[in-house]
Amino acid sequence: MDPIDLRSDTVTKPTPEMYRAIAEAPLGDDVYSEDPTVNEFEELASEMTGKEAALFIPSGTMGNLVSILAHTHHGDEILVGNDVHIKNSEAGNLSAIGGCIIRILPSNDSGEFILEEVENHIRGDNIHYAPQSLICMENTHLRAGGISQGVEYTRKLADIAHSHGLKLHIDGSRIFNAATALGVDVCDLTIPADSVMFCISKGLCSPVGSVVAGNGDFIQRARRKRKLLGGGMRQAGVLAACGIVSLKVMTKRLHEDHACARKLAYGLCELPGFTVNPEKVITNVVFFEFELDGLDTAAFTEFCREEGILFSHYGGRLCRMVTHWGIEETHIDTVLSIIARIIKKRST
Ligand code: TLP
Repeated sequence: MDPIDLRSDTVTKPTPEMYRAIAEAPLGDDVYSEDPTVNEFEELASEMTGKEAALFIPSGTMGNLVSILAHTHHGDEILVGNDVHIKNSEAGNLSAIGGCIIRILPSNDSGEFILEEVENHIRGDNIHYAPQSLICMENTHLRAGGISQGVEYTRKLADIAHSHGLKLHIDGSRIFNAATALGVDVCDLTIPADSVMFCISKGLCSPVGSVVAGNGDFIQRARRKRKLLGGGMRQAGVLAACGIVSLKVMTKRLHEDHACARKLAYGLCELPGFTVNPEKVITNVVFFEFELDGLDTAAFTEFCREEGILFSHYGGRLCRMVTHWGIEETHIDTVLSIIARIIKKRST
C-alpha cells in the first residue's frame, strides 16, 4: 500500500492539468515583469482577492515577510495572536530580518482576537514606545484547528486597525479553505484588509508558490522587498501556470477535503485514546491528542508510520492530520481501520 500522507496539505503533487499547463506556458523574464503567464496569474489573483495588484512569491514564509517589510519600518511593533505561524514557525524572521518586535493580543479558542481588548493594546504616539504599524491575523487559523475567521470579524478588526492608523495583514495561507467553509467569496474575507498572503502549494496543489495582494503602492514596495530577499524569479511562468489551475480549478473542490477531515475526526473520536472535537473540524485540519496506557504518543506515531499512515506529532500528546487532494473517503476508512488495529495490538 502507498503511504497515506496526512502530515500536511503541502505534500500534494501537481495535478495532470498542471503538468499540461506547464508544458504550454508562454514564458519570459519575470524580474523584468515580462513573463506572460506570471502576469496572467497575478492578474487573476488580484481579481479574486479584490485587490489592485498581486505578486507571485516563492513561499508563504517569504510572502508574510515581504508584506511585513512593505508595511513597517525597522523597530516597529506588530500586533499578532499567540499561536500564529508568523510568530511561531517562520524562524523569527520578523525580528531577525524585519527588525520588528511583537505584541501578543489575547485570542479566543478559535484564534480570533478579543475585539474589545484590541484597542487596549494600541498605544498612542509616545517616544518611549516602539511605533505600532501593523496587525496580523491568520485565516484559517492553523493552531486553533484550521478554523475560519468570518467576514464581519475581519471587517471589525480592519476598522479598529484603520481608526488608529495601523494596517491589517492576513496570513491567508489557507484562505480559500476559509472561504469554502464559510460559503463566501474569498474577496469578502480579503477586501477589508490591506494585504493578504495566500499559498497555492498547500490544498491548491501547486508545487511551489504563494501570492501577496494589496494596493498598487504596497505591491510596488513588496516587489522591491522580494528582490531584497532574493525572491525575484526568472521564467517563473512554469510555476504560475500551475497557480492558474490552482485558482480556477482547485479552489472549487476544497469542500471534499473538509468532508474527509470531518469523517476522520468523527472516526478518531470513537477510538480509545483519542481526544478530538469533530464539531470544531470545519476545514481540512484535524488536531487531536493521543494518550493510552502502554502506548506513548511518539511510539504510536511511529507504529502508524510503519503501517503507512503518516501524520505530524507536535510533541507531548498533540498530533495533526491534514486532508488534501488524493485523499478520499476510502482512504479515511483505511486509516481508521489500521489505527484501530494498531491500538488493539500495541496497548496494554
Ligand atoms: N505551514 C506548514 C508548516 O510550516 C506548519 C504546514 O504544514 O501547515 N502560514 C501558515 C498559517 C502556514 O500554515 C504556513 C505553512 C505558512 C504560513 C508558511 O508557508 P510556507 O511553508 O510556504 O513557507
